[in-house]
Amino acid sequence: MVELYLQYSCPYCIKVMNAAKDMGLEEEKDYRIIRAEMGTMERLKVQQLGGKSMVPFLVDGHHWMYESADIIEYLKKKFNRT
Ligand SMILES: N[C@@H](CCC(=O)N[C@@H](CS)C(=O)NCC(=O)O)C(=O)O
Repeated sequence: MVELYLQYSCPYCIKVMNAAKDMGLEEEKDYRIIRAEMGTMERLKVQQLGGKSMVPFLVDGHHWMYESADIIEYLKKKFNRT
């Protein structure tokens, strides 16, 4: 399942969450949200995996990426949404 590391106060994260919903993706079926506020272990994991302490951050198996626009494009391709 795709993991989305997000911080709810982040507008780029909200953009990704809204896009996932608009695509009809289902939380806990298609993707899992992992809260990654600054100072949390989850945010540390983001930094350890990707090298930057930035959200939104997507992990799909061995793939990971930053950048909300890239994440939305990735979700569209993965789930065959136009
Ligand atoms: N261009 C990025 C911007 C992401 C961004 O600025 N995220 C902020 C939170 S809203 C962040 O994680 N800042 C911490 C940092 O850049 O170290 C995107 O579209 O995803």
